Amino acid sequence: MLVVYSLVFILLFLVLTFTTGKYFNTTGDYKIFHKMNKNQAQLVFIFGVLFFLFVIWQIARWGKGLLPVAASEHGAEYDKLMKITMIIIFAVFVLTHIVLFYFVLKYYHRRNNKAAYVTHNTKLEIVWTVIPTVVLAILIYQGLYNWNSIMKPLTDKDQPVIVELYAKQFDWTARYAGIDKQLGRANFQLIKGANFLGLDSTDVSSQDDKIVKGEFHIPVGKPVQFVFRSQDVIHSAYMPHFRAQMNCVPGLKTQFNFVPTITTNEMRQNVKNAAFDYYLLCNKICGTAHYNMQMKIVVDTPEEYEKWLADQKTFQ
Ligand SMILES: [Cu+2]
Repeated sequence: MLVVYSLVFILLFLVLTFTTGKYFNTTGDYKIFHKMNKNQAQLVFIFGVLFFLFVIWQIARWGKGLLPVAASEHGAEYDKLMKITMIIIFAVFVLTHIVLFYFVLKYYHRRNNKAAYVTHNTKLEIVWTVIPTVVLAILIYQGLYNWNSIMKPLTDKDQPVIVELYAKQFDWTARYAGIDKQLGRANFQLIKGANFLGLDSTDVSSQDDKIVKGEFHIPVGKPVQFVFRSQDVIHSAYMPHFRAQMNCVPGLKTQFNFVPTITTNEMRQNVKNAAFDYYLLCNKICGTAHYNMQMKIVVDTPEEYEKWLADQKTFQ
């Protein structure tokens, strides 16, 4: 690939040297100058057409690589806003680029043609200020509305499943609150041997906490309250299928909650892939093995979830 790039680079360099030389030799000879201008304008226009074909090809080629339908309640809202934003961006992109390439062809320099000398146009200024302002205001309003509804804290009435996700270089550990629905205290100074989460054994509520590695399960249709901690550097808990991401910061607890809506089995049928799995990934470049910092997430029916949880060992 490097060889191909190098050859293309050398070729373009030679073309550039050759054409600039020709240009410098012919200043003064209007006919050749005019022909070059016209050629360049036509080439830019052809490039524009090819560019659009390339964009269409890319959408067709890579479009299927996008995430499947959101597997959380708030994910649907999130995707809707994303869709509206992308439609607006794409429409503006197509319009401005058609104009860009077409105008180069239409208005390339001709003898005796004079460019209009416009110093100021109030109407134009207003149009290109007001339209983006209104569009952005609508998007930002909708974005803030979504943000507030997504980040709304859960209350005890919601009876959330409480899961702590503990990040360290380079893996994840999940901790469930246990029967008392309370995560026990933890302190990094208590990290020793098997107690790699630094749980405080004198705190009663830590006794029944369940520590899980490899994969963790959550029940469909129930709110899940995630609490994030980190042992060493800043990590980021990224659960793309649920449209969720939150930084894990050493010395600080962060939170996020969502309601999963599609079980792993249902999603496997949705995407027609029996090997499909949800994943928790680290989305902050945190060191050499960052790329492999992941944990499988299994969305169960509430019955399956209870059964799985009962099989997990408590901290004690
Ligand atoms: Cu990380």
